[in-house]
Amino acid sequence: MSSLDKTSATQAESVEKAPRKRGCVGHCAKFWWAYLLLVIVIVVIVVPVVLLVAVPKIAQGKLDDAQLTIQGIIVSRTESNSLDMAINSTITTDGKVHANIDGFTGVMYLEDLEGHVPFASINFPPTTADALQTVNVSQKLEITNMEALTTFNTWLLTKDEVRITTYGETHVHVKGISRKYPVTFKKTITTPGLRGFDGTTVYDTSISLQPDARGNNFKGLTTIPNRSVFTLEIGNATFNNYLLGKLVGTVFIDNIILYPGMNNTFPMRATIEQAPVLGALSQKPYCDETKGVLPFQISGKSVSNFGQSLTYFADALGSHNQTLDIDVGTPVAKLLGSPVKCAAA
Ligand SMILES: *[C@@H]1O[C@H](CO)[C@@H](O)[C@H](O)[C@H]1NC(C)=O
Ligand SMILES: *[C@@H]1O[C@H](CO)[C@@H](O)[C@H](O)[C@H]1NC(C)=O
Ligand SMILES: *[C@@H]1O[C@H](CO)[C@@H](O)[C@H](O)[C@H]1NC(C)=O
Ligand SMILES: *[C@@H]1O[C@H](CO)[C@@H](O)[C@H](O)[C@H]1NC(C)=O
Ligand SMILES: *[C@@H]1O[C@H](CO)[C@@H](O)[C@H](O)[C@H]1NC(C)=O
Ligand SMILES: CC(=O)N[C@H]1CO[C@H](CO)[C@@H](O)[C@@H]1O
Repeated sequence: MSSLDKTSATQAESVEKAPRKRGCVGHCAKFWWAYLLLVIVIVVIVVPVVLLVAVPKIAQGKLDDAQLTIQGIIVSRTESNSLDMAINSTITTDGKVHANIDGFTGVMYLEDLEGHVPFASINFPPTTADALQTVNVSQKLEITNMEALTTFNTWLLTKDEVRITTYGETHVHVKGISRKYPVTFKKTITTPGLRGFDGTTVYDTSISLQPDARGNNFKGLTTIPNRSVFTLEIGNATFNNYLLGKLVGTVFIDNIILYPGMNNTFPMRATIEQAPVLGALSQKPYCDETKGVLPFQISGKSVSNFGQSLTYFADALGSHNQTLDIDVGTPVAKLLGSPVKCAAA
């Protein structure tokens, strides 16, 4: 386009503008009611649309983008039909929307289990949409669905990680707007599981030929790793004890409170049949290669905490066999004066 064309175009515009401006006075005066109507329409339709549709959508979007992180969950005062649950968590947002979120009741369920049946229901406190919110809750939980809680505990015990969804309906108040909007709080977190207590060790073992007053003939220490963020008050647990596929006795571990981390060491005692153990010790590879270390397996039998039977832990522990390599050769050799020799084949 030449510069000449541009100039003429500009001129044409300014020529046209002048009469339009003059005409507006008459036009506006004549059609004032149309403009008023337009304003009313904007007020009556557009503002509510913004308030009813856009703001809640933004608020819901911000809530959806928020990150929930769990620092710790403590399950304590465990009873047959109730327990205390405390959760330390944080919610992080971009902090751009100034809003308050009402307290609400949220249910928790396993994201990867069909049906999404809640195993717990938690009352969350009111929060703000600040960039970083600490949300710590602590409350007594009546167990309303034993099966769902047992399944949750089983997954937590056996899996590498579990996905937990927290879901609730609540309201959000946006600063400067008096009405409140319904929003859905739905967050799925991935948290480490206990991996079947993989890495549990038993050491400082001793054996007696005569059982003690409680019928125990085996004692030791056990260290149980807890890879999860859960602290679990389990109480007194008993386990079926298997050796080479046969039930050979019962293992007792008392007063179990499992904290996150490596340092969960408990005294362990057991009542074990002597004949199958001595028989195994005289078999290869236990009489030579493993030097008397036997591959026991244990699975949960019962759990009781201050007299209350806790099936939601017992059944979870019973769903799984944990292999424990235990040095029985050393205490038996001490007792007998010499290691058990390999039996002639
Ligand atoms: C939450 O944090 C406080 C302070 O660090 C701590 O005492 C409490 O045990 C924690 N609770 C949970 C559930 O992790
Ligand atoms: C909440 O939990 C965090 C740890 O997640 C802790 O630092 C804080 O002290 C706790 N606050 C209260 C009031 O327990
Ligand atoms: C654990 O192993 C024993 C012996 O092999 C078996 O009888 C039992 O059914 C197993 N338990 C589970 C839960 O797999
Ligand atoms: C765990 O226990 C070991 C041995 O008792 C100790 O050296 C270590 O400091 C403990 N770690 C923690 C985090 O308590
Ligand atoms: C565990 O059992 C012993 C008795 O064997 C009892 O004194 C103790 O109170 C029990 N502990 C729990 C947590 O139930
Ligand atoms: C042995 C093990 O995996 N320990 C973990 C137990 O849980 C804490 C906290 O979740 C982890 O930091 C440890 O590594």
